Amino acid sequence: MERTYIMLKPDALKRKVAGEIISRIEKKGFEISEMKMLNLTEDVLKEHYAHIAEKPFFPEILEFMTSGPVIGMIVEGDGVIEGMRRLMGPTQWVEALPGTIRGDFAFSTGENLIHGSDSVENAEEEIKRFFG
Ligand code: IDP
Ligand code: MG
Repeated sequence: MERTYIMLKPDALKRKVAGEIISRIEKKGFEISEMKMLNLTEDVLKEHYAHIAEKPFFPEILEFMTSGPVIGMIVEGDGVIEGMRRLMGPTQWVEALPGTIRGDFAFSTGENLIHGSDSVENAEEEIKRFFG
């Protein structure tokens, strides 16, 4: 069964929409097989976000992602990687259509509520990073 790493970012918890987002994942029919709340360190974020580490906005992302706890999950199902990316909506918040998580709740590209792995390879790496 395909699996992906999903993470509800600190804004999802601060804005009290974590339950709503979890509910959407459940209603879609995907299986949440592991879930935990955790506080991220800058070191783990530099690994997780290595692909954006040189971007000018990266310091803001570090500050944001360490501003409060996150909820990490392993989510399973057929086509779950692509399926979760579609439920989430695209990275740029203005492009995220209503009906998607980012389209319904995000008004910032940096603070966009949810992370989801973008490939099988990255999913396995991220699951290992956050669940060991
Ligand atoms: P993704 O979360 O949709 O996979 P990535 O390109 O992997 O998007 O970027 C990781 C995170 O970096 C995004 O979720 C967002 O928080 C932040 N980010 C990406 N591009 C921008 C930008 O242009 N401005 C501000 N933050 C950005
Ligand atoms: Mg990404």
